[in-house]
Amino acid sequence: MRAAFPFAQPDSRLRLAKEDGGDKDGSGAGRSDTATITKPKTKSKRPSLYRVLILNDDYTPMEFVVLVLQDVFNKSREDAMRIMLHVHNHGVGECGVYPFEVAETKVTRVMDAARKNQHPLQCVMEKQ
Ligand code: TYC
Repeated sequence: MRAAFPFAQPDSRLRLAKEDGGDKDGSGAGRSDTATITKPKTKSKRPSLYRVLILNDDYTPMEFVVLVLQDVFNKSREDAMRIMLHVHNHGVGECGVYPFEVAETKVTRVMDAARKNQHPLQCVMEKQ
């Protein structure tokens, strides 16, 4: 069974650094009872980020793209319009940058909405 205090376990990710405290008077009440929690053994990593992009096509209505950008990517009407026009004119544009699972969910939401409305709109993600 696992103890309630994982810090005290030998396999803990945290080391306990016992102080080499003296027991000069032999009472056993020296500093050796204290412990210091030092840094974790494993280095914490920042999550990698992914750019979510939408692609231009000839058929998806501009208004649909604007609504998707507002709804899925929380863009203002003005930003959504700007991004949509950029994609319309340049072929591809960035909707946002997110950790993997957030990016994946947004791509799925866009693709599901496009399919449901029978538009060929494409949305992809790429590692930044
Ligand atoms: N090119 C489309 C049209 O003229 C509009 C459009 C913009 C479609 C952006 C997709 O990602 C897109 N109706």
